[in-house]
Amino acid sequence: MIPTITAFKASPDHGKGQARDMRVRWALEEVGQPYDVRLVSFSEMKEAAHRALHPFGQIPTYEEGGLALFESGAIVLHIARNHPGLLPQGADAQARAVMWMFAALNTVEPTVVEREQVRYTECDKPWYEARLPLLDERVRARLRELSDCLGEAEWLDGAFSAGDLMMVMVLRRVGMGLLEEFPNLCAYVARGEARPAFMRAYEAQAAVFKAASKEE
Ligand code: GTB
Repeated sequence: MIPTITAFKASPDHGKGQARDMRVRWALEEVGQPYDVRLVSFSEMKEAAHRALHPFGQIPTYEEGGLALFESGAIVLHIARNHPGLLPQGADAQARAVMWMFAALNTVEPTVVEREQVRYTECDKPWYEARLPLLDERVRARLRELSDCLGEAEWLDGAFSAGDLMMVMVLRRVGMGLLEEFPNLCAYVARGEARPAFMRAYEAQAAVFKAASKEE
């Protein structure tokens, strides 16, 4: 059964692969699972038909037979559990890979997203300038801890896993030159981006943006 995922009709990131469908595409490419994509506009995401799949009116979603999922972490985990290639052998190693997925989504990503969003949501507020260094430091602290943990290892825990996929995707979103303060994390992201499955996923989502730009 070929799953169908949803993605932005016109991604606000202009095809840079920052939207969360990219994680799902990458996971599907890693395991060699073909997939269909249904593109949705911002207004379509808020309509009842899409909300039946995603109560928060967002992308990505994942449909496969009678199964409908939302949340990129849950979708990637589902893919990893059902195909070889994204989780290691052995219950303990699998649990650690899942732990790294949660670390990416729960411990690192919130600091990154808050730092990014403050530029749009609070730039006109009197506290904005004073808050920026605090938010930078929160991101930096997490990156420092992750950098210390990764050291010179290739991946977070042995072979590449869904934990690395999620962490690389979160780190790709770090802006303001903060990632560049940690050369081993930059090299880690570059290793992820060099994987053929990443490149296929990236090209697929970039092609959507290119096609949408031509239509305008
Ligand atoms: N926790 C959910 C998950 O992981 O699946 C979060 C899903 C989510 O935030 N989806 C966003 C969305 O649908 C798209 S990815 N937003 C529309 C809405 O809420 O109305 C977030 C995103 C958007 C744009 C960029 N960008 O332009 O760089 C990056 C990431």
